[in-house]
Amino acid sequence: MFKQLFDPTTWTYSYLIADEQSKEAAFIDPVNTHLQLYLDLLKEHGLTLKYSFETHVHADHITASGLLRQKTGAQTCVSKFGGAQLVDIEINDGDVFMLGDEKIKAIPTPGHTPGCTSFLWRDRLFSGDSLLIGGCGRTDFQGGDAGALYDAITQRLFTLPGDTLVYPGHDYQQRWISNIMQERTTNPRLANKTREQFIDIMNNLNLPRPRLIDEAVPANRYCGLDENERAIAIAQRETHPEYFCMMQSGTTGQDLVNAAKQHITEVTADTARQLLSEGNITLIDTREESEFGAGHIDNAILLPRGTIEFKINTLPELADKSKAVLIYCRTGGRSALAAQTLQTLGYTNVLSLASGFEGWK
Ligand SMILES: N[C@@H](CCC(=O)N[C@@H](CS)C(=O)NCC(=O)O)C(=O)O
Ligand SMILES: [Fe+2]
Repeated sequence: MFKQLFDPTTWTYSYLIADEQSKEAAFIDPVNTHLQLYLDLLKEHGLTLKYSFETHVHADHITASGLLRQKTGAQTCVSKFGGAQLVDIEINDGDVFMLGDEKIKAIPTPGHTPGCTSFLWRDRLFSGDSLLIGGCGRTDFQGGDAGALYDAITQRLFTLPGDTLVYPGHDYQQRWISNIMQERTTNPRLANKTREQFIDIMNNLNLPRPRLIDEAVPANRYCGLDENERAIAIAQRETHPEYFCMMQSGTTGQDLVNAAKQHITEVTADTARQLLSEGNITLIDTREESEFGAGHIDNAILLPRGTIEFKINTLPELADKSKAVLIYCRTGGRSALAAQTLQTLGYTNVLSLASGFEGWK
């Protein structure tokens, strides 16, 4: 299944590709203002969104990728040279993504930006802003490089079969589709042009800055998420690590704990003692049952970290989400993650014992 979608405000094309058998789907360059339309489309066709691809970090509109992940669990994918954060999959040259048996191959086409990537599915090329119909992406901002763009288009795209369909990231004249042969032979910036001629053309376009650039680029560096949505994404990465399973491969558990600690409040053992003596605070031990059995702080309620989401409604002490909660584990790592989970679940007054039970003792 295939759909070409158009955002008239920014003249952006977005694409939906789905495998009818497995019902797995992907978006390429979704636009944030159409989030509900995308969710409706997925629902209407019974599709599971597996990937949300970016051809690049856009300067003219805000991507829906981060919100699609939040709503559907899809993985956001952008080039490892895109400089974006909170990305699930950093794309490398030649990476192949599967929707059922359907293959989508990534082809790096830097130049408009260093992280520009085109995607090839069957006989269809999604060229982003690298190759446009009768044009190409500008190279005068965001690390643009006209020479690199010439090399990418001529060596990586114009070498594809001539009847490969070209679906661009934008068109400003209401054209929807082209093919490689047409662009190779008629594109005024590229046909019969040397690298030097192309660079000269690109250096003299004198285009106005995109209207939304100052808003779009910072947001797109975080998959289109604003600050509040970023905090939710970080929390979701904690509670649903499966959404982020291919996330930057070097990420460690300690990185996640450190990220959680940015978003929670920690207290020392002395402060914890003081608060407990004053009363009116719920004390939670988020270690495993065996650790709790071997010794715990008086009056602590056992709520192992892996059970929080499921058991929370069964504990009368946690019914009031505005009541203070102090949470601890062995050394403060698991309790940081658990505190973040509680915050995600709506608790407004959560503290984590920085030193854990070890420090308390
Ligand atoms: N007028 C548009 C900006 C259009 C624009 O600069 N588009 C970029 C792609 S993000 C481009 O490369 N355009 C190439 C061209 O117009 O030749 C806006 O304000 O958003
Ligand atoms: Fe662009």
